[in-house]
Amino acid sequence: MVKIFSGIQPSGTLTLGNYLGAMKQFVELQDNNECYFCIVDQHAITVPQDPKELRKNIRSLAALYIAVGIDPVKSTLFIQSEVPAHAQLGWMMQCVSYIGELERMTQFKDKSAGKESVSAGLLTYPPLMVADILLYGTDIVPVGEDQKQHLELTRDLAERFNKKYKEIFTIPEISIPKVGARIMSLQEPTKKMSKSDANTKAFVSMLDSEKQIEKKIKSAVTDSDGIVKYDPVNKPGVSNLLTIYSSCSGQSIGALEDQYAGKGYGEFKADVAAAVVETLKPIQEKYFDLIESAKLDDYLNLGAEKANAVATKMLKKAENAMGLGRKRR
Ligand code: ATP
Ligand code: LTN
Repeated sequence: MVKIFSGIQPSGTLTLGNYLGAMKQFVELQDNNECYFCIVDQHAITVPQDPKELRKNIRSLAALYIAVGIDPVKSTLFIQSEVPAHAQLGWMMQCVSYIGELERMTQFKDKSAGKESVSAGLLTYPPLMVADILLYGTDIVPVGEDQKQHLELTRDLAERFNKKYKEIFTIPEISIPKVGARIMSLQEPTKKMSKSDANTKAFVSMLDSEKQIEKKIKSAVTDSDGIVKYDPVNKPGVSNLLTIYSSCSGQSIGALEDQYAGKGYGEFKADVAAAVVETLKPIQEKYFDLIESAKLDDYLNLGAEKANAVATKMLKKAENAMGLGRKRR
């Protein structure tokens, strides 16, 4: 069976960008594949986190995974820090990577820009992500477009390790959705929508109320020419709303352009908001049922058990290949 792995950071409430770029694909892939979905809390601490908030966000992300349609019995849903092999192989992968290639990562450059102090973990974030993926013999990694560079590094490090030590790692492929791979900020549509944006008007959170969604979409930055047309270079705001609308409704961007020809942004924005509300409503209902339930812990315990069993085996293979410790079978 084809193996799928992806991770999301519990660094805040998930946005519509996380859903359309990543989670929606997870659900589609779940039926015919062996899937691993991870709450990457060790990645989240590469930037400062409040411990109480982090715990809350971990639980919230677990409930959201299930609310969007991940079946925690069929797929393996787990928390990264509950599977020690991630940090262990992550360290080994740090020793296989070069500082220069890590410094070239755009996510590192973006997140460290203008900061007075930057954790060493922010630089060594990618080798941990590499470990996440390689531990499960992953064939395909469904992610948003911003993760492309990290996936290229994953392939490079896997090949480097295989060549230098032993052919043990599968070289994974990236999977990016055709529409929705890069949802942009509603306030600065040339920047990606991010859950850690200080301006909450820039993103729709997956748990926003109908009113909040309407308000945010209504105040989304567009332009003054009044034409609903997909042109990301000259009309990034309108193009972003078209992408969101298309991805939520399943209608093509071309069909939407035709539908709104000669109509103003007012009607268009109201309809985009309605499509977003309709997409998120059933997810929110399930979420609120789950978040207080003890079942959530049972699912996460099961996930940790399943993930540990698989990951430990691969870790041992990697340690044997590198010559760490004593030989084990
Ligand atoms: P942060 O803002 O805290 O850095 P993030 O939302 O960028 O977080 P993750 O939560 O780890 O990062 O992302 C989870 C998944 O969502 C990844 O596959 C990522 O590519 C995808 N993703 C994140 N933002 C967007 C976006 N604006 N459009 C499409 N996909 C996105
Ligand atoms: N780097 C990703 C989150 C992430 C991930 C992974 C994604 C960590 N480990 C493994 C896919 C596979 C991000 O910042 N969005």
